Amino acid sequence: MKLVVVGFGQCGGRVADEFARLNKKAKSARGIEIVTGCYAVNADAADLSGLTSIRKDYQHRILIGSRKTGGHGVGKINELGAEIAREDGDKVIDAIRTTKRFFETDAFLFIASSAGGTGSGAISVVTQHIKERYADKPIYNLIVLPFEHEETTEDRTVYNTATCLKSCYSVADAVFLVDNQRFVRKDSSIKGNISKINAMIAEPFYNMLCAGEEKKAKYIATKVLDAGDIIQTLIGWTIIGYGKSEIPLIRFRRESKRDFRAKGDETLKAVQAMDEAISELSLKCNPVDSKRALYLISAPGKEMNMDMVKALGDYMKDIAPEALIRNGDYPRERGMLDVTVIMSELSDVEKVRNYYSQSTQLIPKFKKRQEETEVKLRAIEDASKDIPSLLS
Ligand SMILES: Nc1nc2c(ncn2[C@@H]2O[C@H](COP(=O)(O)OP(=O)(O)OP(=O)(O)O)[C@@H](O)[C@H]2O)c(=O)[nH]1
Ligand SMILES: [Mg+2]
Repeated sequence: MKLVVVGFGQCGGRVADEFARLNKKAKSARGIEIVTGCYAVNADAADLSGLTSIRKDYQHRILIGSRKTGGHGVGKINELGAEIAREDGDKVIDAIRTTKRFFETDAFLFIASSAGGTGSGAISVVTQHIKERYADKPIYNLIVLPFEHEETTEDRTVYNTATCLKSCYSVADAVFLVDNQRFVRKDSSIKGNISKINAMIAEPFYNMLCAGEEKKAKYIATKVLDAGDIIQTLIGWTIIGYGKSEIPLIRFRRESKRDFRAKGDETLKAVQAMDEAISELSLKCNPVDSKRALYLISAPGKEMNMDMVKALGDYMKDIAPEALIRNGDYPRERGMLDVTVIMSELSDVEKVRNYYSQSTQLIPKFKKRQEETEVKLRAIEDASKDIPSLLS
């Protein structure tokens, strides 16, 4: 599957940069292309220059709203992010139109954090523009949710997240939810290591995008997971997970793959990798709420067998009984077996529901704060009314 990837704001730009890196890796290691064009959009010029893999020209690193923000961002006000995206959205569309093999692109993936200003405000606005122009290609949003400490220290974080999620859900074909906090719990050594988190956000997409693009016979699966399967799976609230198990490169003779124990081991490894993928989903959710799901197993061709695929299918059916499940195998990895899982068309996501109800409670609080400020300002102005001014 081939994507046009666009990152909005600081977080979106950096995660998009990871996709550009994955595409380079796919080209050099596998001779295939998974990203036809990769762009970063920001109101902050410094953020744009910090990227590494996205091409450096102004048509790939797109500065918006410089008239209003002077190139310094919108400082967490996502209404302003949305406004500059409405004014400068054409810049993004013009850039996307120059994508070299645009006609081969299967879908768009737009990425942003929900808590900031620029990305959170701009992503849904540009998604809507694209949707109107390219009705034949699906468009997906990937939204990075804030760390817990950001939610507790700043009300705006929660409010921005709620308005961003509501807007994205109403225009995008599917919304991938990724919780920053999940990565902190996963591995405490990466706490504060944002670039490691970004790599972990993009990693699950690598094999999933490559699988359908393989041309060499020996890497083509028994059951290929192609763009059609992925597009059919992705609808509404969506969560992705990834897990892996190492496989020794050299086997002892005694452990030849014909050995029943070795075969059992392989299946066990696959189940372990799926266990990890499910327990490390990008956001805590209840798989029972999923109406469409997908899994892909990638391993060295010799290590893959039908029992394994069946065991994973049974596992998925157990945890997501109402879901229509699609699957694929990808005989490509070396020394590793990995499983990518997607749970889509979720009918409920507790975390999203909480953002909405918290924000609804915040609105009167914001209003009250605003009114109090106005009263105070009026009072101080009144107090100054008998003071002469130096201005004419
Ligand atoms: N995973 C991840 N999260 C990030 C990254 N950069 C920022 N964030 C998170 O994104 C939120 C802040 O949004 P930014 O993307 O920095 O904001 P912006 O879109 O540039 O908007 P401005 O407010 O105008 O700067 C916070 O929740 C951060 O924790 C990143 O590179 N990776
Ligand atoms: Mg910024």
